[in-house]
Amino acid sequence: KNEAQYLNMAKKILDEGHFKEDRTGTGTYSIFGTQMRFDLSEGFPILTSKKVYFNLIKSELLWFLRGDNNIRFLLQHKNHIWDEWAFKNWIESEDYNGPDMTDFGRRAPVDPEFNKIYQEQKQIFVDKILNDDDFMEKFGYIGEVYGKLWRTWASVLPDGDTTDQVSNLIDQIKNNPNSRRMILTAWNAETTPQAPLPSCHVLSQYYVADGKLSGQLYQRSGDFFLGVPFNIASYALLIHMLAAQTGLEVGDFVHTIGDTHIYKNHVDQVKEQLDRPAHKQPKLWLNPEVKSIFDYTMDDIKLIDYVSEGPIKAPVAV
Ligand code: UFP
Repeated sequence: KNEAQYLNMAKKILDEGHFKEDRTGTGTYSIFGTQMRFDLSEGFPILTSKKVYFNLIKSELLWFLRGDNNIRFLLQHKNHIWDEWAFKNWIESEDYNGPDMTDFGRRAPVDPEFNKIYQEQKQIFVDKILNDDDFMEKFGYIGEVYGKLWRTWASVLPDGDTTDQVSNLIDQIKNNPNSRRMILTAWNAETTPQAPLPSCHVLSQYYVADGKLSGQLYQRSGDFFLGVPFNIASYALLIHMLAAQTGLEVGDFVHTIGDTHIYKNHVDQVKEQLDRPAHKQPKLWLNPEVKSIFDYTMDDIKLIDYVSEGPIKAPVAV
C-alpha cells in the first residue's frame, strides 16, 4: 500500500501534469500541492520497484544531524549527491583556471567530449576536497542548508546563542508530546535563497498520539523520479530515529510537496517503473544501544530483507 501511493502519484503527474519550463532548462510535467501518506508500521517505505541506494540516504542524514554543511564527510562515505553544488562554487571562482565549465549540468549529458573533461575536473575537485584542508574550507561548503539550520540556527538577537532545533525537538517529543509546535525548519528567509541549492525540504512537523510518532514534511519542490524516493526514505529514517530516542513507536510519514514534477527526460524511466512489480517492503533496524540521535554511525542503521527490482538510470537536472 505504501508503494502504491508513490506509483499512483507518478501516474497522476504523467496524466494530469502541466507542462512547465524550469530553471534547469529541461522542462517538466508538474502538479502543485500533492500528498502521500506512508504507514511506517507497515514497513520501511523505500521503493522496491526500483533499487534505491540506502547508503546514500543514511550518510546524508548523518551529515545533516552532525550539523555539517561541508561535503567532505559525504565524500568520505562515497556519497556524491551534493558534489555539483559545491563544484559550481569552485568553477565560478577566481581560483579556477581549468577548461570552461559553464552550464556543465546541461552540457555533460548531451556532449560526450565535454562530459569527459567535466568528469576529470570533478575528480580533481573531489580529490582536493578530501585531501586539501584549505581547499575544503574554501569550496566544500554548500551554504545555509539543512545541517547548519537544523543544529546551529543563527540568532537574530545581539548576544543570542545559536539554536539546536533537533535537540529541542527531541526534548519536546519527550516532555511535551501534545505540543502542536514541534517544528523543524530549514528555510531562513534571509540566507537560504542565496544558497547554491535552497532547501527543498523546507519544514517538518511532528505529532504524537497513541504512543506513536508521526511526521509531516512540506517539500517546496520535488523531482519525483530521482529526488522524492530519497526524500521519503530519508524522513522515514529520521522519524524512526526520533521515535527510538524518545521511546515511541512509529506512526505515519505524511509527505506534502509543492511543485511535484517529472522531468521530461525521466518520462520513459517512470513508465518503465510503472510496468514493474513491487515487492514486500523491508524492515528498518536501528542499533538499540545508541543513546543519542547524534551518535548513530552507518553500521547502526540497516535495512532487513530489502528486495527490489534493479536501478533505473536517469540524468540529474542541475
Ligand atoms: N530535489 C528534490 N529533492 C531534494 C533536493 C532536490 O527533489 O532533496 F535537494 C530536486 C527538486 C528540483 C531540483 O527538481 O532538485 C531543485 O531545483 P529548484 O531549486 O529549482 O526547485
